[in-house]
Formats: sequence, C-alpha cells, structure tokens
Amino acid sequence: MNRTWWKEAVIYQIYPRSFMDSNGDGIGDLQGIISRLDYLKYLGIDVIWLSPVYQSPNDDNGYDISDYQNIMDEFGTMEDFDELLAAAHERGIKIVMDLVVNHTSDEHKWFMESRKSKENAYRDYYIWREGKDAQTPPNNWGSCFGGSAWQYDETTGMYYLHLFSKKQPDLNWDNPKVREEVFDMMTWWCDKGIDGFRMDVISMISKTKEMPDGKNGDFGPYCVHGPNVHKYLQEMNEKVLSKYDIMTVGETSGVTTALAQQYAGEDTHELNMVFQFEHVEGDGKYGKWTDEKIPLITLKETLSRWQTELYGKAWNSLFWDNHDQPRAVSRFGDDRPMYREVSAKMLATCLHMLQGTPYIYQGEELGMTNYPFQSPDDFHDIESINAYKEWCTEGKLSHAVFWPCITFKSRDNARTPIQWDNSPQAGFTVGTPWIAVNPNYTTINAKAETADVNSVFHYYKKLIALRKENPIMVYGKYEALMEDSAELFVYTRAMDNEKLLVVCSFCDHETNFMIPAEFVGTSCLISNVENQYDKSEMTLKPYEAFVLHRK
Ligand code: TEU
Ligand code: CA
Repeated sequence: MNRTWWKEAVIYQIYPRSFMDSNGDGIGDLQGIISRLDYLKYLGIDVIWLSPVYQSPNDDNGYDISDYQNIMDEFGTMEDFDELLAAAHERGIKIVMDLVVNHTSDEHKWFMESRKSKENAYRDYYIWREGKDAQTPPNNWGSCFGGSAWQYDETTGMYYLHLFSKKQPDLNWDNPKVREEVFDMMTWWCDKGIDGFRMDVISMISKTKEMPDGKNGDFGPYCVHGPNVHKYLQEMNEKVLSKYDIMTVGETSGVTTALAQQYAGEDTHELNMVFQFEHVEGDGKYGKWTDEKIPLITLKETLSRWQTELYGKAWNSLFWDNHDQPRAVSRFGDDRPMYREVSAKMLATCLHMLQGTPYIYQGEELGMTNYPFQSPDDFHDIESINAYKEWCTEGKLSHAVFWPCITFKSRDNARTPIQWDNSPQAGFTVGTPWIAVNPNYTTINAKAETADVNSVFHYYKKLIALRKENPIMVYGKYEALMEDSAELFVYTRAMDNEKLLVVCSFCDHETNFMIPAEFVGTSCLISNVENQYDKSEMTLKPYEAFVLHRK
C-alpha cells in the first residue's frame, strides 16, 4: 500500500458561517477563521476542509454557487482568502476547498443565460426537457429537498433538472464546454496554492440519456454513479488533479465497497478517497428521519466491511458527523451530562483507530451536542423546513410523532455556532448570531476545555498526536473481534510485529471483558477512564475505551 501524506493526515471541517464572526454581523467569516488558526494548530490537525466560501445567494448555505471565483460578501474578500491560505500554510496547515459542481446556483451567469432561450450559447450547460404536458414534469423524480426534481421555466416553456433545491440547477456534464469551464476553474484555484478539493455529490454528475420514471420517484438508478462518471473523473484527473500534489475526496453517497475501488482505487486515477455514508444511513423511519440509534451490531458490520474490503485497494474517509448530520455524541454516544465526555472520547477512539483518513467536524472536538429545538420556527435549513412542511403541515404525520425524529436528525444540529467561551453568544459573535447558540455553551466551550487536560479537546489532541507517532494507526490491517456483541466494539490492527487492540464500550453500564492473552501486560496507548489492563479478566466502565499496544 502506498504511503501518502493524505492517508496520514487528520482533516478538520470548517462550516464558515458558524465558526467565528470577526465583525459582529452574526455570520462567521474568513477573518474569524484566521483568528482561530492557532487553536487548530494547537489541536494538531493537518488539513482544513472549508465548506463553500464562494459567492452564493445562500439558498443552501453556499452549496448553491453563483460565482466560483469570488468570495461570498458575508465571508469577506479574495484578499481575506489569500491571507487565510498564507496564514494556514505558515502554520503547516493545508486547505481543501469544497467543490460544488454537480449544480450551480440559478443566479450563476451560466444559468441566467441558459434560461433566456433555447438557442442561447449556455442552453446546454444545464439539463432541459419538455414536460409530459403543460402541467406535468418530464418524469416523477423527487428532489433531495422535497417536491419534484424538475422546475418549469416560463420563458422557454421547458423544465430544468435540480436534484437539490430549485435554486440549484444541475449542470450538464455531457457538454464538453461545461467540463472545460469546471477544469479551468479548478486549475485557477490550484494555481493559487490550495491543497485539494472535497467534491460535493460528485457521484451524481453523470445522468443517463433516457430519463424514465423512477420507483417511488427515486432518481438514483439514473443519476447516481451514472454512465460516464468515471470517464469524467479520469478526465479531470488527467487535466487538473495529476498536475498538483493535492488531495481529493469525493462525496459519494450510495457508493458500495466495489465502486469505491474504482472512485478511489490505488491506481485508478480518479480520486484519493471516498466519503461514503453507509454507516450513518439506513436508520430512517420516515425518509431519513428517525429518533432511534443505529444498532451497534449493524454499525459494526458496516464499518468492518469497509475496513476489510478496501484494505490495500482503495482509501476511505472516517467520520461520525459533518454539516449534514446530527452531532456525533448525541447520535452515537450519550449526551446526558454524566456520559457526554466519556462517550465523546470513546467515539473518538473508535474512529481514529480505524483505517482511513479521520475527519473532525467543527465542535466535535469539544463534544458539542444536538440543539434543543423548541419549535419548527427554530429551523434554518432548507431540508428541515421542507421536511417539516411535507410530513406535518401537509398532514402525513402528527407533530408529536415527527418532532422527535426531525429534531434528532436535523442538519441544523451541526450548524449552531462554535462555543468558544462562556461569554454571551459563546464568544462566536458580539452581535446576534444567524442561528441560535446552544444554551449549554456555559459549560461546553473551547476556553474551558483547552484549560482542562482531561477534556474531550485534549483527548482529540492526544489521538491526533498518536497518529503521527504510530504508523500502525494508518496502515495496520484491521480485524474485527466479538462481532456478535451488541455492547462492545472490539478490533485489532496489525502491522509487521506490532498489534493494537481497540476496545470500545457503547453502553451506559459496566460490562465484563477478557483481554486476549497476547495483549495482557502490554502498554496502554490511550484510555478514557482510569482502569487496570494488566490482567485478562476485567470490568469495563460505562463508555470505556482503551487501546493496548503490543510490540
Ligand atoms: O450533500 C449531499 C447529500 O448527499 C445530501 O443530500 C445529504 O444526503 C443530505 O444533506 C442529508 O440530509 C451535499 C452537501 O454536503 C449538502 O450540504 C448540500 O446541501 C448538498 O450536497 C447539495 O449541494
Ligand atoms: Ca461576520
């Protein structure tokens, strides 16, 4: 297996709107990020993945881009960006940009031209179709954010495709001019010195020519991993990526381990790694919405399969949460005050000891929790707003049934401001934040945690440092133990004559455990509670995690 810097790196995802506000308008910005770089340096991360900072009307918080080569006014200017890049590089931190090129904003100049007439030079930059008749879209596909995936446009009497909101029209990647424009834009950013791209829904860029109705309106078979996706990624690799020492990660929802070997194979010349969702999906009761945890056995089966089937062949990302997911500790751990810290550390251990490149979503290193929503008016996210309307207002479910589900999984959970300290608005802004601060900032905040060596923050710092000292964490071969346990996640990593034993308890009570003979008396690399590991028989504390190292 090739050794590369991006396999050894730890990535930190910044959602700029909620990270740090420097000018009091309540919206995080680039100068705010610059002011917190020393915090990230202290944590020890190697790479920042910056969620979109480009010009955008913010229908989907920057994932609807109206100009790829300018910075969103609310976030600052291109000078601020250049300053951020230089300041990060000075600290040895790389910056990976979010590349959102499955779609643009409907306010992008290409789309504004495209919709003008059927003859417009930009018409074929997007996907236009005639409706079945004046009132009926071309097919039954539903958009990811609810409603039809087709929007009727009066000027030319045709429909355009939008797999996300109607303000996010899909680009037509079959048009060579579109590919050329995108590749030129990417080259422009690479020449500026950025260190890579996280590619938004990159698995959806190629659609089938025929667009039949989908089962229950599902566009998946026609738009996800479509006919030319690998061809286009290889072309992108040849024309752009291969010319720079950058890292690329493809958001590829719905990818299988077999397909991942093509997207992110050691020698397939597409992307460096996939970012796949199988371990955080499939739990929905109503669409994606649920108030239940994924059973540990299911979670382990999924994660183990990805570990085993990619070993030596392809590379994966490791994450519990991001800006589209609820907070890790609330979803996979236990956010009740007495268990929050210990379970957050357990989850961190479990993830960082797996094979793949770990991602920390901003605030996860503090053990930030889901938000206590009081009413649907608290939502800002287009997905939550539309979903509440679709499921409740339109009468499919009662509020009482749906409310616990939408609040458990709303993307807004991850989007509340970073809790920097215990001053008003958690030190995020001196103004009024665009989205409310979680009231638990008085106890959960970066100032308190950086000052306390036993905090979740310091635990993450230690895990990151251990990764630098122990290549086995990156390259060791994975093996699952105790696969039938519904309470413990236990596995080993092996490389040369070294071996790690990773033991994580996912339950809120004590459990008995037998340390395998070969690890009795070996050294403890890290643990989240005080315990003895010198005898085989032992009792694990609630949410205990430890790693033994045999050399
Ligand atoms: O998300 C793509 C994606 O797979 C989402 O539909 C995801 O399933 C959903 O957010 C979960 O509820 C990317 C971005 O990460 C997301 O923020 C954007 O809204 C979306 O693409 C459109 O650009
Ligand atoms: Ca601001």
